[in-house]
Amino acid sequence: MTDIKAVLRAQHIETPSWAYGNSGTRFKVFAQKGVPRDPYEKLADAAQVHAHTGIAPTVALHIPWDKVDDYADLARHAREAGVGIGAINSNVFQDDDYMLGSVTHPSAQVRRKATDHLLECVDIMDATGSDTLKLWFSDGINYPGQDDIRARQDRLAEALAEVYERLGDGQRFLLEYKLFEPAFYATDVPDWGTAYAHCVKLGPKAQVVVDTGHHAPGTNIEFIVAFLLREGKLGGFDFNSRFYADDDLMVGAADPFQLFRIMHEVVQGAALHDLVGENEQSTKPFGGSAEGSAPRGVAFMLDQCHNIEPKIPGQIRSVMNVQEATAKALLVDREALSAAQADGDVLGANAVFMDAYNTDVRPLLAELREEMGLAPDPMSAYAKSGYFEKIAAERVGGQQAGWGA
Ligand code: LRH
Ligand code: MN
Ligand code: MN
Repeated sequence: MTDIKAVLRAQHIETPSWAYGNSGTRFKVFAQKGVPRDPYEKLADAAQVHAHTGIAPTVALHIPWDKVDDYADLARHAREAGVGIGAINSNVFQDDDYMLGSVTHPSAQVRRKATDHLLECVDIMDATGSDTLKLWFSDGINYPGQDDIRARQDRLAEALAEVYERLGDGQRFLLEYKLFEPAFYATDVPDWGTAYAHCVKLGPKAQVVVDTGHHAPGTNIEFIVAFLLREGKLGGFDFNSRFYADDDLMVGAADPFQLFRIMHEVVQGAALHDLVGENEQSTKPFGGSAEGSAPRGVAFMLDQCHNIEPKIPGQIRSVMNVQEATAKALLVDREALSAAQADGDVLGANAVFMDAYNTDVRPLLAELREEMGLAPDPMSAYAKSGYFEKIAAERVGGQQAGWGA
């Protein structure tokens, strides 16, 4: 019998440094009060999210948005604030040089510059102790005939192989796919299949990351999750929610049922039970194949912007939404579900599934927090803490999250 609370305590949700900065759309970036002026202040804000939820102990960086002179010093500062450095996100999409692509650009010179940036990100992993590099390429073409689709795949494979070779022991990279935007005709890594094929070729240190906002409407994301987990190739999530395209709204806001269905597949794939050494469901060692295992399990990361809502409470709410969906997924009576499935009892199986989804897990989570020495309601605890009033008074001229910076 699974100790649900032990699993919930062990699940860590990583917050992104860029969620704490000002953000908006291409029409307007709204400035909010108290917004961080540098990466050090972003980490201080992320530490607040961890202090009130108890399950957000790491922060993802985005380079060069979080460029500093001394990354070891930044990691030290994070530790002192009570958090660690999580994934290092590369950025090969903001320079003028990348108009026609980065690692898939027709020019070898631009490809060199892009790959060098990715290698620099591995240096930053070494300096901060991060074990995960996240690769997202905005590369693609807008018009049929603009460039050779196959040649671009060759260039991509070449760059990925070079970065893969540079990874140290216990380090990995996660390759992110996205259907479209900013390229509108053909993106070079548009879907999980493309990302998966490149990662399989490279080996166990290359895994796929599923950004929940990066699919066509109606895509069955939980199927992708189930498939990748089965193959040991699910490296993590960039959680957010969407109504239309890559909206980057708070996870669990648009479709909490989808988030539950995704977390159910995570539970079924034993990715959460691995956290507490209870892996009775798994048919393979985690990380998958005979080639060896990945440095660590599935990374639960947020990739969101808070354009109109306050940032720190926005992150707290998002962490709570993932935790609620996880608790519900853990409550699925898996024995009853298997029995109904084996009997071909369609309605019975669906009822077991829906019973868990319809359970109010908020009292359970409040109890868990109290056992962890936290206030039962992180939102009101943060509001009462006085932190917002302090940063609003102290910080003038907060930084933009990155876009258009
Ligand atoms: C691309 C993306 C990717 C980037 C982040 C800022 O849409 O999801 O993960 O690094 O947004
Ligand atoms: Mn993302
Ligand atoms: Mn995105």
